[in-house]
Amino acid sequence: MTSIEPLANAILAGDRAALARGITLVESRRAADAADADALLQRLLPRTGNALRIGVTGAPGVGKSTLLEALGMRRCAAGQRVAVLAVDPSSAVTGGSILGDKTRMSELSRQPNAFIRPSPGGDTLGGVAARTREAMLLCEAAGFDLVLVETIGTGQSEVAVHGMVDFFLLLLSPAAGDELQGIKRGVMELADGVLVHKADGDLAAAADRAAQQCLLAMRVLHAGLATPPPVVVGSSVTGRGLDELWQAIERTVAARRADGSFAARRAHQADEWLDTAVRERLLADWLADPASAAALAAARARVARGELLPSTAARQLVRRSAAP
Ligand SMILES: Nc1nc2c(ncn2[C@@H]2O[C@H](COP(=O)(O)OP(=O)(O)OP(=O)(O)O)[C@@H](O)[C@H]2O)c(=O)[nH]1
Ligand SMILES: [Mg+2]
Repeated sequence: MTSIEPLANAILAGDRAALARGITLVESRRAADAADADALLQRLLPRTGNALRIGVTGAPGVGKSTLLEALGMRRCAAGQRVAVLAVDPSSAVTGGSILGDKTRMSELSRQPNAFIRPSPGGDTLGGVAARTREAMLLCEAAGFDLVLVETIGTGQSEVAVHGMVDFFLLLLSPAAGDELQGIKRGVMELADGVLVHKADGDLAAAADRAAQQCLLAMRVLHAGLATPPPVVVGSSVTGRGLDELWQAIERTVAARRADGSFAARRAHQADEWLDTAVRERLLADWLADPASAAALAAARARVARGELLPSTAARQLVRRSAAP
């Protein structure tokens, strides 16, 4: 084990190359790196938690990357340091190559105050999300004020990203009138705000109509809230609505800091992360034991032949390994 102290100090000094190396270390799945990664995170922990964490989700092609770049440029111009990360549960299949192209964000990546990191290939969504959380903490230790997370793919990654950010933004296309039916109700419920995007050129009028419908839907879904989540109309091409969007995010966050729900949400997220991490560690350790793996293979064959129910098999397998 090498000393992580020089790396930790370079990250704390805001060195982006060191930050990239640190993220590579925590993403590493080599057993030999695990202790260093833990030591690095533990060392940096006191300096984490100070960024505003924003997640962006939406259908493929709705303009998430373009928005993050436009928003990132604006925040850099306002003097903030901006990091962009991506959660890509499908990257185990694509090897992350598609993501590499799409998240290049060439303009933002040239900013001295910006840091852009696509997500690694991962075997489980929980694993990918855990590494994104850790990457986020490293960015915070490196002094980034704003961490933007792009959700890649649909379904599970939305829940995973919602579970790690302070503000979860849903992007809708101007065709959202039709699209609203297709958007899973669950995603609308998770959203802390909506941007009806690409409201430029011929699409502007449709975007305004979609926003009206969306506002109604959000009022119904969030009937319990004093103020329903903001719905903003905007374009990353013309810049329309982007200041309004930022103000809406800041207003929401300020209100939550004031009423304590900001801190409560982070505490809840840490709690869920712990539960997930314990489950995954138990499973990984169990599967790493050759006797367990052999017993599982045997049970799998019996389940396939219809001799044993999966639930019964699971009870027997776990009891077997728990026996003295
Ligand atoms: N008219 C218009 N086009 C936009 C806007 N924002 C993005 N686009 C275009 O929409 C296309 C998709 O943009 P991306 O930013 O890659 O979309 P994405 O949601 O990140 O896509 P995935 O990562 O594949 O899910 C690109 O051709 C963009 O140029 C906008 O505000 N207005
Ligand atoms: Mg994208």
